[in-house]
Amino acid sequence: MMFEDYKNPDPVKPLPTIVPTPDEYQTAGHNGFTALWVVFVIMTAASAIFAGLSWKIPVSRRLYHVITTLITITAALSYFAMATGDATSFNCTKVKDHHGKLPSTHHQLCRQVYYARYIDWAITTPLLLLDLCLLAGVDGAHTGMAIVADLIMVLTGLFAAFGKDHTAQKWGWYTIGCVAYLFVIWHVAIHGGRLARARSNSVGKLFGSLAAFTLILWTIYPIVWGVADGARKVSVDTEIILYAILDVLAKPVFGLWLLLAHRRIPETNVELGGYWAHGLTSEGQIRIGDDDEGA
Ligand code: RET
Repeated sequence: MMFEDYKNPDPVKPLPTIVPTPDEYQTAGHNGFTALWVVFVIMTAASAIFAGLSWKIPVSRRLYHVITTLITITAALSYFAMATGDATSFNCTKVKDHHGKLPSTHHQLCRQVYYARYIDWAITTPLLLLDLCLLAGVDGAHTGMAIVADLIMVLTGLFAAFGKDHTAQKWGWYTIGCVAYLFVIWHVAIHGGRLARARSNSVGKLFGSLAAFTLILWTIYPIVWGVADGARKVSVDTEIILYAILDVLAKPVFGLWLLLAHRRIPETNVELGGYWAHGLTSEGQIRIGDDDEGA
């Protein structure tokens, strides 16, 4: 026996150690923040241009301008919030790590969720639908139902974004959102398209192209959601950039197209008189004593 063995007569082999995987955070980086600031500037400039375009239009015919400007103002506010790191939270999920024959460990995978988007969409998507419904001449009942379906779509999307992974919750909410979206398509694109064509050839054509543009763009949103917040397959930066491109097309480009085209087609005018256009003038005022007439 060697001297060393006397010192340690029963050597114990060191136990294999498991180094647990550290928690993972998927957050926005430099490119994401740059994209958010760029879109903030675009939305602000678009709001100024749309407001400027409305100055030459009589107040009674400004409804499209007012709606479209509100859409880009809301988006500018939402992008300002996101670019300054506001209106964001984390959705964490437990990930199992296998170590062969050794016991498994867990780590947290947390993804940044910009809930500002959902607040923005809850305000702007109903307004975008209102623009399209007014153009097609859709009645109040169908417009209202389309807006309710749209709000269900956005809210269920928010619940899905904070839903628990690997449970029925997250993808359940998402599926409900997709069904609600089908109702929106039915009310606006199909029903609206029929009404627009009945109004006139030029209204039918303009509505057809705007609705097709909207339908393609809007359908990409749930796909981006599916690979981003849903399956967490793409980075937060890629998600920000994809939504940024879609948002610029769906709001400022859509808005400019609508406002310029509607000017050339008089039958698309929405003429609003009364309080909207004249305030409480002598026509609109309640005359004291009216109630006493004939008494
Ligand atoms: C969610 C997830 C749930 C299922 C569906 C969705 C659709 C979202 C859409 C958003 C459109 C946003 C627009 C913003 C304008 O700038 C909520 C992602 C169907 C269609 C047009």
